[in-house]
Amino acid sequence: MSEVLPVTVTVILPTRNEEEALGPTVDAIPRGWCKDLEIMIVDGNSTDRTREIGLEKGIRVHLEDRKGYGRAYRTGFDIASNEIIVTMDADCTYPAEVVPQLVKRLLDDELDFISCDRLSLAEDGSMSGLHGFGNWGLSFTARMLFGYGLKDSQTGMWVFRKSIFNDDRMRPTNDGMPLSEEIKILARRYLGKQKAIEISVPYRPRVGEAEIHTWGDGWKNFKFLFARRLGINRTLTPWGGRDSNPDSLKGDLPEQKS
Ligand SMILES: Nc1nc2c(ncn2[C@@H]2O[C@H](COP(=O)(O)OP(=O)(O)OP(=O)(O)O)[C@@H](O)[C@H]2O)c(=O)[nH]1
Ligand SMILES: [Mg+2]
Repeated sequence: MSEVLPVTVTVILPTRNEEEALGPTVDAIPRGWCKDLEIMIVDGNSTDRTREIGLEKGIRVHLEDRKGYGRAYRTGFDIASNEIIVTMDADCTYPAEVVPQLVKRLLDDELDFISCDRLSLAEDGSMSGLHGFGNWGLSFTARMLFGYGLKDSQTGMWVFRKSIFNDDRMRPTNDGMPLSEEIKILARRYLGKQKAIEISVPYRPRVGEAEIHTWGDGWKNFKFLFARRLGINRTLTPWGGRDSNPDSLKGDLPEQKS
């Protein structure tokens, strides 16, 4: 894209031991297509070289030692510096090359939230039969319970305006994998079908080992859908980052001290 979009964008990547895939994931993100692009990992206390690689790549590294995929995002969403937020896994599965087009679409169509469906265009080997079935089952259950009609309730790629969180009701509550389905449910409910849409994108095989526990995470996602529907979901930790979390912008990461 030759045009420079008149917005600032933060790409948030949650990481937990992604030393193999983080470099290529960051390299795949196009540059120079918006006013300011912040790329940030929210790292869950990786024990490998993930944070070092982040620093080598010149991106922002934030350390959030409270466990969980959802926890990482509940911190990242709050501390992101820019107006538009893009999320992806740091495992080379999502198509970073389409990020500028997705942001352009958000602006052109005056949308608030885009959820990127992986199930329609998934490449061979990107999802095991069991994961595919699980994803379908969870999306089906979410549709039945909430009636929001999203094809892929579990995708981890979203493009949205940070301002959606000015409405407290839009702030997801779950610190684990269920945050992914939760944010879409909230988007459809509070932003509406016109402003929160789904677009199909390619999905590729993972680089590096997964942390996901197929049955355990699947079951938690399933239980969460019912809890959220009944309004009995619990919030264990507060919204937002902590000032005490080390951040490369402050220069107080362990890797920056040595
Ligand atoms: N900060 C943080 N990141 C996490 C945590 N758990 C997972 N992640 C990251 O969150 C992203 C999603 O986790 P994945 O293991 O890819 O989960 P998944 O996409 O459902 O599983 P795969 O299909 O195997 O990729 C990855 O970039 C992980 O490194 C955590 O506890 N803390
Ligand atoms: Mg993944």
